[in-house]
Amino acid sequence: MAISAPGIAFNGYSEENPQFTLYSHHIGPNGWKAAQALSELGLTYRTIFLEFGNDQNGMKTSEFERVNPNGRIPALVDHSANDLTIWESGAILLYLVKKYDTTYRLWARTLEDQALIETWLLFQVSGQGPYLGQAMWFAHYHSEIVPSAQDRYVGETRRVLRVLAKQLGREGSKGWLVLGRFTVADLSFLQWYLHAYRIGINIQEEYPVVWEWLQRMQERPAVAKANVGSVFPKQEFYNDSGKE
Ligand SMILES: N[C@@H](CCC(=O)N[C@@H](CS)C(=O)NCC(=O)O)C(=O)O
Repeated sequence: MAISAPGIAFNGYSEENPQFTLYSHHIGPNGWKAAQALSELGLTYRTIFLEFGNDQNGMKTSEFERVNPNGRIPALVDHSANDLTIWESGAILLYLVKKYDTTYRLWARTLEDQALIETWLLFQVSGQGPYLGQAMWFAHYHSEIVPSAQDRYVGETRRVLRVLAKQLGREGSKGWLVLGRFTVADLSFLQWYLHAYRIGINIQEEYPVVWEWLQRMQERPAVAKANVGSVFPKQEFYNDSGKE
């Protein structure tokens, strides 16, 4: 069945012959961000799930590094644009909304409103993602326990959460980061926070305004559809051996 979002002309692509190829990982939050944006915009895609490391299906292979020289997911190939390949999740989200969100479902018409969206989107890719990613690394994957590093990154994750809680709770926000409505900036934060339990943060209890925001996003049909297949590891005892 061909998918066509409002305002997007049918372009000959279908679920069977999708317009995009997304390289992703079953757990890694950054790939799911791209899937959610594609789904919200009604764009068709197939997902190739890679593994961490340099095994046959890994991200650190010369084959995949021809797609993304940084050897990480996500990477997105647009088959309708001569297989244009974009990597870095923020660049992917911006490419999708600038080119395909012609009715401004996640994006905005004016340059000023776009700048507000970009402000929070860049805060996600430079602040929330890296801090949470490092907190996760030191909690579960690092070869030794380094409490000062764990404290630093969990502390920074909490600081970012406080900034967001204040922004979401301000008068007139309607529960969204900017423009009083859901945009791609909100969406960009969702998936990393769904993994916050893995670093010992209970968003529901500690940052309820953030929790409600996450719930509203997860309940969106396009987001729920995109997230089918995403994996959430069981809660490990935080800070035990430093390894899973
Ligand atoms: N800044 C990049 C970060 C990408 C990233 O770190 N992706 C993780 C998965 S969420 C990954 O591929 N990790 C594998 C590795 O570090 O080798 C983005 O936003 O796309």
